[in-house]
Amino acid sequence: MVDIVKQPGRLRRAPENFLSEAEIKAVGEGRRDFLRKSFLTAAGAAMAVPMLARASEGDANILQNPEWTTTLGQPVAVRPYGLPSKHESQLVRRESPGLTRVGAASVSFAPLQGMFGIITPSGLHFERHHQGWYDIDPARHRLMINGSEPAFVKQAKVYNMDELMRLPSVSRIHFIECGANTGLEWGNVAVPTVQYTHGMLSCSEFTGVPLKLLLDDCGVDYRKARFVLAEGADGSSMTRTIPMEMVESGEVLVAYGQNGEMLRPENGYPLRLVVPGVQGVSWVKWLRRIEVGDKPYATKDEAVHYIDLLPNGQHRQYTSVQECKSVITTPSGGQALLDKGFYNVSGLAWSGRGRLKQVDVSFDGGINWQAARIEGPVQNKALTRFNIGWVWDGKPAILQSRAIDETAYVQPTYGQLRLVRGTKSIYHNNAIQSWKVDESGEVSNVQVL
Ligand SMILES: Nc1nc2c(c(=O)[nH]1)N[C@H]1C(S)=C(S)[C@@H](COP(=O)(O)O)O[C@H]1N2
Ligand SMILES: [Mo]
Repeated sequence: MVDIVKQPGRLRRAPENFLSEAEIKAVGEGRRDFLRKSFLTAAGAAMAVPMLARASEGDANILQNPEWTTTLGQPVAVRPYGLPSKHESQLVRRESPGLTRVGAASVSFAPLQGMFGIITPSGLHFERHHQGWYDIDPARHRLMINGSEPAFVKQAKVYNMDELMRLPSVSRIHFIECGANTGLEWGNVAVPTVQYTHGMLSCSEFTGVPLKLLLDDCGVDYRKARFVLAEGADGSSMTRTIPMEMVESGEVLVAYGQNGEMLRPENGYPLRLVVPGVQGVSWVKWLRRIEVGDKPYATKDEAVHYIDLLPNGQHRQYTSVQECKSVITTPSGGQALLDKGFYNVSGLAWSGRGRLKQVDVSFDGGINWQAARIEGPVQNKALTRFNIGWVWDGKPAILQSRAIDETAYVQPTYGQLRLVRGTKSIYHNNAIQSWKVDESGEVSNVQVL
């Protein structure tokens, strides 16, 4: 194995200048607790010997009855709406003080390092608000559908929530990723944890009405109206253009359901647009209006924001589809391996162009690759969980994952991405993420070109 850690020029250390010292410490402590717990239960074979040894030394947790075996438990419905265990209180959305915060416009990141499978619990779904969130009264919420010219629709209509919820519904699992996810890594401002590098990512089962059904209901002239403008009810005047082909595919939903219940207020209650595969900004929350038109609208959120600055100084607009990407979530930056031996390396992969085909994992910074186990069923434009067993020999290692989607697109290295995109972008960074494990087992964020 080539020792990539010693190869000059291929490795850069994260400056970790993104959080305050105190915060890095707090986050780190929580995560280490998490790791200890999960590896004790999950790492079966490797942990069996030390556990037996402890029992024979008189482990009080085995020899004495804990209070929960000898007393009455809590009755039902003490908490009419269930909550996580108090022992999991570290696993929360976190805001980064390093990101611009203007009033209520901010981001909270999902704690990917502690999540399993592919569904994001609704209370841990990341949040991105340009002007804060509202808990809108559904009885007063309306959705209007109109044309930029009267001839584009037979009849403009306004729907209330009751009317929308009577229509035929579908339920589908999709990921949502903010276009700015992993944005700080462009400038090699590597941030310490996967929560902050990749946590503007979530995946839910959404329930709602295909937008096509509503447009049909209004009698849209699809030969003339080739674009849709979606508008939110919040003060940010959030508006995005969506090409009509996406709507005609039947994938775009006007959704009210998320993971089996109504949307959470932070995520657009009572109505949001679901635009599978497309960056989060087009998933307009508190959706109040859909206009059909014959050209892209060039609104502020697509002409000025959410554009990609290229090395030649030109701006690229309407780069909406989130390209194929993956990240190892455990172990990841800020966590620590406790001992040599077996670890289940686990992560997430996704593509805005459809289904995942393969995920490869490297333990030596991208020199050798092995196919990871993909946990099926692999779904269209949804997160996919991958796992692979690894025996850590106690030496420095660099863990990477590389996803390939059904179009045969391969997730790029930082070197490949920078060649095309430069370093001045904010949005659409889908490069291969590297986590370095040092001799002490500490895991940190590094970039391999
Ligand atoms: N009305 C409205 N819709 C919005 C936003 C907003 O600020 N207002 N933020 C957008 C952005 S930039 C993203 S990334 C996603 C975030 O969705 P979430 O908060 O449910 O994670 O919502 C999008 N829809
Ligand atoms: Mo976003």
